[in-house]
Amino acid sequence: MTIAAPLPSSPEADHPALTDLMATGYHLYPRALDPVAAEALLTAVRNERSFDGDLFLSEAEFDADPLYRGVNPRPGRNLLEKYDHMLGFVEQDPQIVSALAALLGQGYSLLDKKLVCGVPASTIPDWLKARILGNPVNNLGPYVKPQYRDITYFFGIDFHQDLIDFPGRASDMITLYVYLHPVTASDAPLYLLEGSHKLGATVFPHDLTRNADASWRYAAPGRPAMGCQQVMLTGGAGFAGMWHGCTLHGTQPDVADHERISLRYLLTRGGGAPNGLDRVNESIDWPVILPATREDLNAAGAARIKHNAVNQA
Ligand SMILES: O=C(O)CCC(=O)C(=O)O
Repeated sequence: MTIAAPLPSSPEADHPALTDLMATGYHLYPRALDPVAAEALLTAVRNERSFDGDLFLSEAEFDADPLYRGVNPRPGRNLLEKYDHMLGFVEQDPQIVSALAALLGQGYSLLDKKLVCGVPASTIPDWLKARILGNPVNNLGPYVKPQYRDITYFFGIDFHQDLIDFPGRASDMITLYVYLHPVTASDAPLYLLEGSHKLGATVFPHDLTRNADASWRYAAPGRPAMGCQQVMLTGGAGFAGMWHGCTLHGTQPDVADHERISLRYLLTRGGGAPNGLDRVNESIDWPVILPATREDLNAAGAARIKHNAVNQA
């Protein structure tokens, strides 16, 4: 699917999205996207869905048929499809359009777009909390009733690269993330590790040690360890940021008494000429592709380790 939007005639080599991505692995938009449109979408979603304990299977229902894969939104089971007509404030915003064109070239295309919910602790059943505590990836899809798997629900996710979902594929994608309401430190904000993309593609869970000053030592086999500053993304409705497929980022469990709802786009190049992302990748000294991206799951797809770094952020 190609996003239909007016594109600038030629990507600018010195576009801030490109220079930021190269230097830090992420770009934050200086101007919020239309907050009224963000609010309207949020209201529509909240009218549609109650983000309460009814989202979840009972322990007995889950144990009768544990299913860890295929529990995310997909075409035909994606609540955001219903609100496609309300997404112009993102997809036609001139600063988004020009950044994506500079990074991905004309006719960039969509790999995925969905609603992401940070579920507050108060909503999660006790039996489930006890099971998932300390897991690196708390995507709650396996525990959510099938009819509600049209949104991705998180109770935090450790620092990871979005390349994690693409073994064998070079990092040719950009994640665009938009807050639909104000997000403070207690609303499960995104944490990014600045410059972490420079170590290229590395296997999850990552070798991270927090320093006293909120920076991190990031290591990977055969590569010199680097220091990365952590950046917490708080902002108002319409706050938007994008990052490279190798940029480490994560969220802590939502400690507010309400859910955090965001938009997450994954976009890739539109074929043809080399583009800004190619230049970013060329500036990275290490491969941006891995045959296997993670070591945290067993054969069924369930967590086989207890490990979490982002909760120390
Ligand atoms: O929204 C969240 O809590 C985590 C989102 C994230 O890191 C991702 O989807 O890659």
